[in-house]
Amino acid sequence: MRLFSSPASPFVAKVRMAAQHVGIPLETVATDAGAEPAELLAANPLGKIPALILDDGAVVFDSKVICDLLDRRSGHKLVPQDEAGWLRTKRMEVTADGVGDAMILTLYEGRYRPEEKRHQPWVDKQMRKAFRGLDVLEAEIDTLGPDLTTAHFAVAGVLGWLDLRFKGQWETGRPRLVAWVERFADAFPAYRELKPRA
Ligand SMILES: N[C@@H](CCC(=O)N[C@@H](CS)C(=O)NCC(=O)O)C(=O)O
Repeated sequence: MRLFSSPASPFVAKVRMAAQHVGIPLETVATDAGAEPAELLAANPLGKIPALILDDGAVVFDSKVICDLLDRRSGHKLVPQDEAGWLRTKRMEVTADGVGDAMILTLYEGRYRPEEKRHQPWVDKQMRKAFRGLDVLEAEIDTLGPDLTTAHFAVAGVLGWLDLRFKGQWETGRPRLVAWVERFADAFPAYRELKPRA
């Protein structure tokens, strides 16, 4: 299966870690989503990565849906099936993804808008969303158990990306998240290779 990828993307990192954890090989296709390459747009009309081309040519996109497919194909090794575990996992996964979504928009404001058209209150609003999400992750992170789930990979992906893009701007007041990601790298050594990087 082929995964449209970029090494810096937190969502790609999440998918690659989940696939590696359950032993499903993915071939990465280096993709600059910002350049809107035709092959990506043909696969994902939203023009976003990650997008996965299955062996029969079908396409799956959005990291949550790709991870759900990996979960199905692995006999549910990535998402607990009891309702309480499912809810906890999905809530943390979607919170981590939402932190990434909000903070990426603030980067795009700087990347794609001319300086005179940037709107700081809107950037501040996205940052407030992201920081509220991080505060929830800080409060709940220690409820994640040792069995690795999509929530672990989503949190590790976004924290690795924050380390890359927002270093020094999110750690204060969030010691559990800082400690958790260090422990995660020991529990899942492939993190060092698969985490977001420039
Ligand atoms: N909710 C999506 C977010 C994916 C996303 O925002 N990917 C970024 C790269 S990290 C992207 O493709 N951006 C290009 C764009 O928004 O046009 C997911 O979980 O896969």
